[in-house]
Amino acid sequence: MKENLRTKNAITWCPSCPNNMILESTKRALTNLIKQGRKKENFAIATGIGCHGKIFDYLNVSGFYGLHGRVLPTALGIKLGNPNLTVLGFAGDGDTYSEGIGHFISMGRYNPNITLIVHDNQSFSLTTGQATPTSQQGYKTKSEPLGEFNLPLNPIKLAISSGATFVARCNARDINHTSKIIEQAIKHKGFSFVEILQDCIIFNLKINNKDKLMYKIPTKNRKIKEALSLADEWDYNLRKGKIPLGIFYQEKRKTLEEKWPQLSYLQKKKISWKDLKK
Ligand SMILES: Cc1ncc(C[n+]2csc(CCOP(=O)(O)OP(=O)(O)O)c2C)c(N)n1
Ligand code: SF4
Repeated sequence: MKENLRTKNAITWCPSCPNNMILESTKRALTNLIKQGRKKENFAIATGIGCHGKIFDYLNVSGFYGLHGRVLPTALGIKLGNPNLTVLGFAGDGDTYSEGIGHFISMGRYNPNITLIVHDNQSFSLTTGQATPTSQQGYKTKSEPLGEFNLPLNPIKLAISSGATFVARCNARDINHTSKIIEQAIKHKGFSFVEILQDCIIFNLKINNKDKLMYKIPTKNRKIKEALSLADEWDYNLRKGKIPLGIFYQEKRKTLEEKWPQLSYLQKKKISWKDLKK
């Protein structure tokens, strides 16, 4: 079954880039969901531009190779076009937390039933390693020769406070855990956000190999305050604090499709806009 998700395209990520592991985790999650009854043709993906975006070429699923910073509007467009599709967005940290930040914040309010997977390598890697909003303070690059001045953004805190209804973090290298979290995120009804910590083996090397600081949190219902305080345990700076992994927060709330009568109608009838015209 997993073979069906493979394409014939040659993989051009650097050898041993953890993007390969994110691809494997995604394949495992989708394979499980297909075994549980979802149809492969009902998955659709949207990607940004960056090293992460190449996942589009290696995953045999329909979709749209979008623009840098515009993964979420693309994914949302696909969902509005056919609310019966299972829509996933793959984005970079530069992509999501810099140019795409407005879309990221709005998604919690809209709560569409889509999943965003962020490959967070704390670097704009495809464009040779400039600092992104999650890079550590002091990170020196060709465009920040004196080191990044600003404090990093904490995407987990931002997602929880902007209303995302499923917020999780994983380690790209832990394929078993990551694939299970991706599967749960896809099953969640509403906007689900999975932040995957991913080393880049070419740029921002100082933040690599954080595995020893990572630990898994139990899956349980948490109040927002408790989830935020867990998120605060690591500030995305260098080697400070323990790094919690797992589902920080999950909440049931009406989805965009449930709030929008035309979309609920299409979902109830299991049809698309095209069928409606007939
Ligand atoms: C609209 C637009 N803005 C900027 C760029 C330039 N650009 C392409 S890839 C990229 C960096 C990608 O970084 P990130 O999203 O973190 O992904 P990574 O390469 O690290 O996986 C940038 C800035 C672009 N192609 N299009
Ligand atoms: S530059 Fe970094 S993120 Fe891009 S493929 Fe190479 S290791 Fe992976």
